Amino acid sequence: MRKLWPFGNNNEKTSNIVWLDLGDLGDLVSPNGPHEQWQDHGLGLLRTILQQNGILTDVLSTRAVTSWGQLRKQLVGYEMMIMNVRSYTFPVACKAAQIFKEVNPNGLVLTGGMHATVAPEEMTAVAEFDKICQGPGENVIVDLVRDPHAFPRLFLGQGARSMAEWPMIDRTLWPQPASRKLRRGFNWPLEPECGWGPPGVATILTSRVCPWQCVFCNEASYIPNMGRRPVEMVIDELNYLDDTYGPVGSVVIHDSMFFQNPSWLEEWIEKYPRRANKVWPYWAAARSDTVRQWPHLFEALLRETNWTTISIGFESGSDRILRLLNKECTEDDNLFTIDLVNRIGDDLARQGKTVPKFWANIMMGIPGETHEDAFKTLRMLKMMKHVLPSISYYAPYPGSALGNQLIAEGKSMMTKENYHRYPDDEKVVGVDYQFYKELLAGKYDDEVNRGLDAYAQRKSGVFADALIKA
Ligand code: B12
Ligand code: SF4
Repeated sequence: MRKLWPFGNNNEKTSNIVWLDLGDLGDLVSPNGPHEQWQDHGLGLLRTILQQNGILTDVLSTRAVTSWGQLRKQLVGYEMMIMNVRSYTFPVACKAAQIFKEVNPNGLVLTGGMHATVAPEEMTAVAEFDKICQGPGENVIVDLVRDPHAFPRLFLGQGARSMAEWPMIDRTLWPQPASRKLRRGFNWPLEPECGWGPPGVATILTSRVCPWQCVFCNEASYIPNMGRRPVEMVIDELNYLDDTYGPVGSVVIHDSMFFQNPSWLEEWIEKYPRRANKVWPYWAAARSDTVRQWPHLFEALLRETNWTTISIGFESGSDRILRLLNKECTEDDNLFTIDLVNRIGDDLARQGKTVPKFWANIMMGIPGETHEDAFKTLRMLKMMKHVLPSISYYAPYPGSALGNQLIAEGKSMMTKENYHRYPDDEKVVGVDYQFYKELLAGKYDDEVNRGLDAYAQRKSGVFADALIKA
């Protein structure tokens, strides 16, 4: 429908409280890639709750400026600054807090977010962080902002029991793209296209918790269990976004694990095609073991709900490494899923319909990985007929079992000044990154092609462009 521009925020000071959105300088001016432009649901949710309780906040963003000097000017005069700190935004948060205190010596800095949960000792070491909330903040944020001095410096937040209790995010509270060029294709307060489906993109969360325990991630250990958002609420929110800011072109379901809770998924299959304004194509995540466990459910989702980009954490094509990662998926589970999606894709292509693609998450440079393990991973990737590969070097994040172990052994190269990484940054001591560079450049094609069928052999073995930040 019609587009009013601009909605909401425009950097005019309207409150004494500012929420600072975090990310690399310039990412909302001239971004490096589409994923840098995605909006923060934590910020959106908590600002919405504050607003509904009569507490207005301004929003500024480190992504919307291109120098610290610009941010410094914008921060002058605020009494309180709030930030959602993740490990990869920790360095930016530290610098911003320092500047905030320089220009507002009596101001207060309130922080929360994933890094506070997994690395409290790094957070408490930053003198500028006055309050640090670990865990979920939805049931504490209002009291905290009203009376911060009633809280100890480091404290445990409180979450909702179910995502049904979360209000719908007021997306006009998200920061705006900050250049004329970026505004053109952004579709704010929807989000820009990233190659997964047509614009405007609506990102949404239906679940927060993943019950598995992969040692490089392990979400269950730090995100408290909470009920999934009811199917009808999800669809109604998408319809509202379409009617109010649309047209919506495609949806990204940001859940860590969408393909869980079969009863929820069955209801989604039944209601999404009937109740949604349009059966928008969407991106969502699954695991290969559960695809093998519930293949009919998976196939119905692909065929009936327009699930066109299937994100799967394949990670490795080698059982040895999958076991080391506690992935609980096997080489056979991965191959089963690849074969199923290849076959469904061929069938849908024959019918002239959209062919679903994998967003295939792959890790390289896992400590202990041999050359043959890595060749097997690339063989697996070449078997996928329709695929957007997303390859990253394994990164030892705090909070994950393997990350904690490597940090304790002094083998992590991810210093706290450099959580923010570039795709080819070296992350673990002792990993032969030169080998992986050559592998992704196609130098070992002969070994990789060994045993593959003619179709897979013909596919390019050069994957250097698919290497992403991790
Ligand atoms: C969606 C998502 C993304 C999206 C969008 C990110 C964005 N702009 O928000 C994309 C795909 C871009 C992304 C990318 C990455 N992500 Co990500 N992502 C997520 C995911 C699945 C959901 C985030 C979310 O919206 N959660 C819901 C909101 C409501 O929760 P929240 O933001 O944490 O906020 C709550 C609390 O933290 C707290 N809170 C937050 N702020 C404050 C402030 C105060 C004052 C208080 C009191 C409370 C409080 O209250 C909120 C409500 O409960 C999470 C996993 C998860 N389930 O949370 C991973 C996660 C955040 N990502 C992670 C990682 C590692 C990455 C990548 C590095 C992955 C990669 N290999 O590329 C990249 C980095 C991107 C970059 N720019 O460099 C890690 C972070 C680990 C860490 N220690 O910080 C997580 C936890 C996944 C994991 N288990 O590994 N990601
Ligand atoms: S990697 Fe995926 S499956 Fe494993 S714990 Fe994390 S979100 Fe869950």
